[in-house]
Amino acid sequence: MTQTITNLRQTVEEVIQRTSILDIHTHLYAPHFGELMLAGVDELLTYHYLIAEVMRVSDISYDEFWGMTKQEQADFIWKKLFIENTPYSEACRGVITALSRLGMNLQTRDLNEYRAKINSTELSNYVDEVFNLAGVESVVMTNDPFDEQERPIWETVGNDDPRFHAALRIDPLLNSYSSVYSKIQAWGYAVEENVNEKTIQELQRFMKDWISKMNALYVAVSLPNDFIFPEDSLRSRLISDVILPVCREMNIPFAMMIGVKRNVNPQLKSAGDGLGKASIEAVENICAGYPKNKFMVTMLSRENQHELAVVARKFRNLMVFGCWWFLNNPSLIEEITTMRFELLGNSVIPQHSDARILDQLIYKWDHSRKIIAGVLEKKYQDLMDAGWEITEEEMERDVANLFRDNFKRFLELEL
Ligand code: RAT
Ligand code: ZN
Repeated sequence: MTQTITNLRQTVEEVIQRTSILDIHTHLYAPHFGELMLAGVDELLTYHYLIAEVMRVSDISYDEFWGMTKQEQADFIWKKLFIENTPYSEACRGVITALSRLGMNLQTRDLNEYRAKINSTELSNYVDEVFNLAGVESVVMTNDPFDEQERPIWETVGNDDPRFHAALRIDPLLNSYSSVYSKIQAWGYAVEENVNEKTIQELQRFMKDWISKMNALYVAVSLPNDFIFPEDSLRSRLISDVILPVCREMNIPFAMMIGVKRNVNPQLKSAGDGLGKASIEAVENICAGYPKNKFMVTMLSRENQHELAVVARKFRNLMVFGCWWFLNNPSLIEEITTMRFELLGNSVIPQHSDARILDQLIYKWDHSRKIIAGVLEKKYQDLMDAGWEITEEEMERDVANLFRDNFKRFLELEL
């Protein structure tokens, strides 16, 4: 046994601070994906979370807002949410944390000054700088073969940037097959709108080709709150006959992000999605019915969190991950992480960033690290009060599991 911990809070914080993170779900791209890689202050300010918020504090019409250039939108959001109001919502606070950690002088509140400073950094160095500040070793992208901007990159240079891993995202395939099958056809797969046996085989071939092309760590989809499985539907059939056999054969997880209600307010465009409580039976059925498949699941509604953790106690082929999107707020992260640690111990992936803009890695992880440290400290304190001494090495093991190794082990990647 190594030396006893004298200052628990400080030790936990230090361990959390120095453990680098594998961020398992982001919308970031390696720099060679060109315009898909978003960074900088104008992108930070026009994050869709902030667009939803600015509409609440101004009476600008949707058309007028969408008619502005990105820089004008950013100026508008800065003025309305940061100058005319106090920016304490989590998405606003995030911008402040990022600017502050990037060395901006927050006293001036001068957006043009921040813009000029941040824009003057060369992108590839900036990736390293931001990863470093955020304590992130690598991130998983969200890669969509149906995206016209993205597909050509995979068809030509691919990706060998070790800071960015791929995940094959298949929302269009599962949620709107009739609008994409002709594209798949045009790419050389003999698929038809009517999903017959031949189409199933060809869709499997399509999936395997793309998993290999991307070297995808997992296959992912976001699903609506009315998702049911199994059911008599095309989506259910595609999951059971295409996705699950392929994931089994390639030995990669199927990640389901359940509970989104797309386009609740279409005028908000990308900011217009909402959420709903989903059926936990879908998760139970799929984990029970396919024990040889691995599932990563996150759910969007707070109301689903406890039952999801209970399902994970029943099925070791289920890895619960992240406090997703509307749950990525301090009060909810604390509540959900505490509950998960109590039900699942160390066997969860407590958080992913969902960063869409490079600089967001800084604040998303700053904020989450602090909360996870607080929750862990309480759990360690309870054990110590009961007479169980914990060493710094044990803490390091636990935090490494939470931040990287649970994911790697679940995927059977090298630790
Ligand atoms: O959190 C978000 O940015 C959402 O818009 C979604 O991208 C969500 O995370 C998703 O992956 O569908
Ligand atoms: Zn996402």
